[in-house]
Amino acid sequence: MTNGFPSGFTWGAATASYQVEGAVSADGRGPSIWDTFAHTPGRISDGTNGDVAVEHYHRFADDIRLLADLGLTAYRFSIAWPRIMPDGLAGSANPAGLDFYRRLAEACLANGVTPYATLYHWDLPQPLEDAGGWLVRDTAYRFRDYAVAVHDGLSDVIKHWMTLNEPWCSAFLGYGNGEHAPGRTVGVDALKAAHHLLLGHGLALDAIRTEGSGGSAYGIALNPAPIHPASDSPADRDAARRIDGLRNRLFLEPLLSGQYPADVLEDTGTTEWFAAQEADLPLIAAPLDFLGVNYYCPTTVAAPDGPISTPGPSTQPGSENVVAVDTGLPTTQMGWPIQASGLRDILVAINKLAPELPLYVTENGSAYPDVVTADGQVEDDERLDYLRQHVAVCKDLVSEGFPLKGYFAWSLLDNFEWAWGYSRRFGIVYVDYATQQRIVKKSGRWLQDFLR
Ligand code: IFM
Repeated sequence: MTNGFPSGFTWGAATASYQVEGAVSADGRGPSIWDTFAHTPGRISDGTNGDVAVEHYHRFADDIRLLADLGLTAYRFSIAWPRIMPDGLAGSANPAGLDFYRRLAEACLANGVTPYATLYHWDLPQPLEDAGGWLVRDTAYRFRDYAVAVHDGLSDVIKHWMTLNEPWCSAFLGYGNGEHAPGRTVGVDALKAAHHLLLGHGLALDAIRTEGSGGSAYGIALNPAPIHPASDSPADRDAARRIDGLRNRLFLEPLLSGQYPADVLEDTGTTEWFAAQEADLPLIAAPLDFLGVNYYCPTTVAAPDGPISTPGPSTQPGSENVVAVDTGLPTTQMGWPIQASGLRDILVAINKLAPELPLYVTENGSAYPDVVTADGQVEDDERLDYLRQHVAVCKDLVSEGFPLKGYFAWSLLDNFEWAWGYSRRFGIVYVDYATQQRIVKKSGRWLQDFLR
């Protein structure tokens, strides 16, 4: 036991390809939807993009040494599909792309760090979006082919795999309210995209697991959140049911129970469409070795009296009248309320659905406007506090015998925070974007001391 955690507990930090790598034209990488989106005026609040990011493509060896110096023994990164299949099509696996991730995984292993790879953290090859993106079934099959190419190329050095990261974001921010690439805005399309993402997950898992991969573990990372009604009124309780349905049950139930929540399909008028996809469910519900949970905050919702607002671009198709309510909790720079007990709530809720399933916190972290002091330090006490509170929740759960197997801080490094550009820092390591200098923040030092 170390600090109340069993010695086998995994401690890591996470990043994602487009957020950190830069080098967008290196070694045959093709364009992704995020290149297109970020270069479209008005899409990113500070007008930036991931062209350079934090140069992780060239600096990964130093970054992994830094991660190991912090006492972390796992690195969760994502593989950029457009580096492996620049045009998104099978038969075109790019050896230089595979070679980059081989070098990265080998650098992890050389530093005593276990690589945890996510196959899709939102950077769809642009040619696949041009062919319909996640709104067409074919993309799920292309994802399977890509997953097989990566797994064939790297399964000797990578033993922990996640298919998708936060399919809710890909579907509802990418196709629902357009805040993320590809920036499409037809509410119910988000549900269709969600299904094709889950189908891609199922196809990929089926293909890579049957390829002789003894000793490897396969999962998916979701971003479920506790959804609370603002009051006990029937309207608010119904609002919470609806949002919980879109955010949580639409993903957890097909994956863990092999069915879609009927009420969500009814609310969104998609019952008939989903009935036609029913044959995909056994594939989607194939057993997982673990589930990754990315947790940041809970949400409290209400359904105010009065007319339903006109449905526009929305992350909550069929429930556009539902509003998020400020409950007075302190918030991070993202405006996200801080409530560490929400991490317990969501993990316990998932555990009820799948009592035997090992769980990992695959992301957890907070954004604050860090500053470098005159003596070159970053005193991020608020982030440290956030980290300490959430780690304490994990400790309690583990001490109760809960099947929580690891914790990954989001993020190892400050990076490109999607539609917020570089204006939101989540790292436990500060990055000076002008010089690319890395400075371990006080929160990172705290983690290092804690793990020592
Ligand atoms: O930066 C993102 C990450 O890519 C996915 N999960 C949430 C993080 C913070 O918004």
